Amino acid sequence: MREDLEILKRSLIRADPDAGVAAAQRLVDAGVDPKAILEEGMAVAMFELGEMWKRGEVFLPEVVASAEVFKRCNAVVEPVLLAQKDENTEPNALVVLATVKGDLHDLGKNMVGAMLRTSGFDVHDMGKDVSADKIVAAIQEMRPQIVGLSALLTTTVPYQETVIKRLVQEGLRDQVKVMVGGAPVTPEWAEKIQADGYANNAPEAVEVARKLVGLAQ
Ligand code: B12
Repeated sequence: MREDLEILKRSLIRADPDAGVAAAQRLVDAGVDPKAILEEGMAVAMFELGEMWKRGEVFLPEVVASAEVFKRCNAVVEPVLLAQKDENTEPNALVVLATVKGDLHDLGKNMVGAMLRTSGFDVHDMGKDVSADKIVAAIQEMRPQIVGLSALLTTTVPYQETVIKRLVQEGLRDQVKVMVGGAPVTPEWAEKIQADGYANNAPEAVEVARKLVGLAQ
């Protein structure tokens, strides 16, 4: 299993779709927990790729290609994750998810969405590059219990605060819990902007969401 996880990581970093998909399939067939494949394999590989990018060892086109391989591998792993849906702990709550305006990173947000669904949450995913106006309109229309805001760029993280301020202006702030995340987001930032929750990864996001709707972990 360890070997296939390493092959999967390497394939993501090298943007090799065939080797990546094959390794993901072998891991799934061997019964490895899809959450572990995603968090310990695929997410870690993308973080390592980001570090290589920072050091100038890979360039934008290679990262674009790796993101495509990530999506193809995810298409193998996510259905197995969703099939594990836990019907017994149904929180009966809706989460609206969005990557904030100006930001096109959505792989992590999608993982959060999949793990929330597996844990019985209903999820309305608004996609990426989503404005505060659209988020406000979605909250007014759908009345979710939680809104989750993802941001991956230091230039878009402040937009999480913009959204929270808009919710206050629109009189919606006490009707919805706000959860924030994304690689550059910190617990200190979440506290500063008075978000209700922060999580560093998708399984943690599920724990935080359960707490926010009043369920024990
Ligand atoms: C893949 C990638 C891309 C892909 C994105 C493809 C896609 N569909 O998402 C592409 C190639 C398009 C891209 C573009 C750019 N990118 Co980019 N990208 C990355 C990279 C390598 C990986 C991100 C990723 O997918 N990680 C894997 C996922 C699983 O992890 P994650 O997103 O962190 O999500 C986890 C947690 O954060 C958390 N989480 C995420 N969202 C949420 C939400 C909630 C509510 C909660 C609770 C939790 C949570 O749970 C997730 C699962 O564990 C990062 C490196 C890094 N360290 O993050 C750079 C990185 C984010 N990118 C960077 C940059 C600079 C850019 C560009 C500006 C490059 C350019 N010159 O064009 C553009 C910006 C485009 C835009 N407007 O958004 C920089 C940002 C630096 C900075 N200071 O802000 C980084 C850090 C790379 C680097 N080391 O320099 N990028």
